[in-house]
Amino acid sequence: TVPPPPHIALLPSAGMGHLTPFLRIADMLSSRNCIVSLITARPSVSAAESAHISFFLSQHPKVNHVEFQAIFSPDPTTDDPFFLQFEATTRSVHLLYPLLAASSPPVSAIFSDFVVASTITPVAADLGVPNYIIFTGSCRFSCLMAYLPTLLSNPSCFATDLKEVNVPGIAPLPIGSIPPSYKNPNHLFTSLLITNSRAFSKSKGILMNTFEDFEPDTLAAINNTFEAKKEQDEDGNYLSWLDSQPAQSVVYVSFGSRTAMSNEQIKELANGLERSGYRFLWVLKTSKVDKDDKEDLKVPFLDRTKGRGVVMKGWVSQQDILEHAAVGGFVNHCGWNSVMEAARKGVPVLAWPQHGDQSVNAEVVETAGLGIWERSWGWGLGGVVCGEAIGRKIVELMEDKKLRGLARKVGEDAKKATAIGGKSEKVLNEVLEYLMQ
Ligand code: BUP
Repeated sequence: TVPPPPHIALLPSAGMGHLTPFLRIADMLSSRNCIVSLITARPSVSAAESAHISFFLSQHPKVNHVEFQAIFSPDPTTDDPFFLQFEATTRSVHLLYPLLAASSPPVSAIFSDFVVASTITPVAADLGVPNYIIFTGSCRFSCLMAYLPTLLSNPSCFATDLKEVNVPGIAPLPIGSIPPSYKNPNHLFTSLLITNSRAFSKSKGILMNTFEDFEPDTLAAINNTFEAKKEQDEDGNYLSWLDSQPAQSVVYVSFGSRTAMSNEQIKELANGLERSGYRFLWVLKTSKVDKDDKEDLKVPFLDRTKGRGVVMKGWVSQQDILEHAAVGGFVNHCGWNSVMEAARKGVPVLAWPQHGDQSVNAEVVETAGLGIWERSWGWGLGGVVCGEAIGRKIVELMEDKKLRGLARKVGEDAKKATAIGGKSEKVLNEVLEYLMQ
């Protein structure tokens, strides 16, 4: 007799960069006839997240939706909306045990985000099911996360005169790629990372969105170390605008769902786009969370660049944009989802990391040949980068033929990894086979 399909409960955490890969994996599992439960906290942090969850569920009626009430701290120690949500999720995860224990058919495994892995581990243990971590960042960044507690137990690792940090098995990490707050074990976010990094060894496996040709050395190193068995658009007009632009003529500019640039930097970026002379599609965010968006868009250069550029406020379909033949380059913060999406389409990237894992990702982008990175710009949230420098770098992005060829090759390799019979499918099938034993 054929064993019944596994029932997998997916627990993403806050932020579109976390939700998006979970929805993709939910879709993959559901199309392989697995029973899928998508667990989400109520309320969600942004309007974009609520809209994506509702849209996904409407398109996937077989996916169960398990909602639990996030319990916010009465005494918050930060005002960062994402951190508040992580904290609230962590405080509420125990509510999941009765919900999941009552599931029929019973849950066979939990796939949880790294940021909530430590709190879900005991729930999975009580249910008697394995927990797999879905790491939504680069493989290189996962190595830093796994090693962070060890690094922090030896503060001289971060001595100011050191230029790089050694994480066993992977190429040294430049000290500048490590967010300054990670060097302080008492920082709220750092302590959350340390707690979760301990969950790596307790999980049954770690699933990552990457491919061998993109991070060859790091994947080889970790596979030797671990036995890791493994839309709605507000306004669709920008797509018709792209339809009328020549091939590879448009620079797409987006810094993800979490970065709001300073007004000063917005002005310089506008100046840089104008100076570059290239057509552009710019997704501009002026507040960290879309629910807080109040300001109207006031960018004076719009009149001067009329017809040559489109500035969008609100959610766009990034995948459709990157897929479009008119797009020739991507100015981006290097959130890992954006990196993987650009890689799959072979679109050259001008990396401009802003915070968190993004400098490590920018290195990966550069090493893999997908893009260029101007390190002297530092973390975007530091000083202001001038329009002249931005303009020059955009011209380089759009005109460097060698870069375009390398990026195209990255796209071909990515397609092989995700094709039927490719590595991604192989890994997922291995996990499903294990769960069906
Ligand atoms: Br903004 C925006 N449309 O307008 P990252 C983002 N996205 O489709 P982040 C849109 O959100 P973290 C928009 O394609 C990607 O899948 C984009 O994830 C999509 O960055 C996702 O690139 C954004 O990882 O998240 O949002 O900064 O900090 O969690 O990595």
